[in-house]
Amino acid sequence: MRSINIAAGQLGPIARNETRTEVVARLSALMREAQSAGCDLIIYPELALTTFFPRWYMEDQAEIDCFFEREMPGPQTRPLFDLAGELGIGFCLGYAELALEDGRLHRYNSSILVDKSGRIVAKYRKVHLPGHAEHEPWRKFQHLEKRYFEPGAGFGVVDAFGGVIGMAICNDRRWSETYRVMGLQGVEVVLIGYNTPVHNPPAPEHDELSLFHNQLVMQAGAYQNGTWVVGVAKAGIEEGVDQIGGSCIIAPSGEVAAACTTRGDEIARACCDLDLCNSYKRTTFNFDVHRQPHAYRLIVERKGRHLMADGTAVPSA
Ligand code: ING
Repeated sequence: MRSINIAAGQLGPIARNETRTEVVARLSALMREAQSAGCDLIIYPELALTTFFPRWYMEDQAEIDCFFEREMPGPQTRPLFDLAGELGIGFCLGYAELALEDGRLHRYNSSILVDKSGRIVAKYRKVHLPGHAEHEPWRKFQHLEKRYFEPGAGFGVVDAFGGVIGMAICNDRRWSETYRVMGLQGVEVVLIGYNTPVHNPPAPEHDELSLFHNQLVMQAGAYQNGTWVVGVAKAGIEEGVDQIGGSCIIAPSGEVAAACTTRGDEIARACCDLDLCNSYKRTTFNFDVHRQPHAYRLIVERKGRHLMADGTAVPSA
């Protein structure tokens, strides 16, 4: 049986003034706990090295860049890589990436997958940046990911830990395309970290459903693509903002195999049988046999006009 023993490494709040060294000590404690529980891989939340800073409007780029990593590993994060190599456990880490590319600085909401030898085997940059780009004082707190980050280019998968692994970050998990694009690449485990406030200012009527929606989207993504999904929260009341917990490991059946029960630093673990993916990929969700891509660009006729399925005019052939 091909399997990966996975730990969801949930974090409680990270204070604004908490140092990288202090956070790395918390991540290391979870890594040790996961390794002693026999895990091969631990998944940490989105932006796991700092508080969720997009909740504040900032204009001074130097102040903003204090929350970013210029190198990975850097001096303060290398101890985590060294510990991973020492313990023989891999990890997935979300962080704010400051990258110099073709002579220009770029800023991404990123995550990396590190193997048991401490080597980075994949990097992903968040595609779906929620929130807004300008200061919106009407909100109890801001959500300025569109201001502080550029969107990533897409969703890839990598052969690692004996399976096909993909990554996504937070808001990505709400979009069915995230899972399907990786599903079409044969993904068997999707790793997702998140920081999700209970309160969503544009739609407060959804607040009471925040945990339900969190689990719903990951269960659907898992089942509809025959893949394991690991969702890991930065949870609790962080700098005054109440963030959901709900970290869980979901099987290709859509069932919750393991879940955290607190809103602090906690691991939940499961033995993820990768061959269980085939029970769905080779039957109900056999894309080659049952999917109908030709129909997905369906052109509908409405009021005597030919329109694309999304209601826009048909591009002239
Ligand atoms: N956070 C939230 C998320 O997608 C959000 C933002 C919450 C959007 C609720 C819509 C509804 O889980 C991040 N960091 O994407």
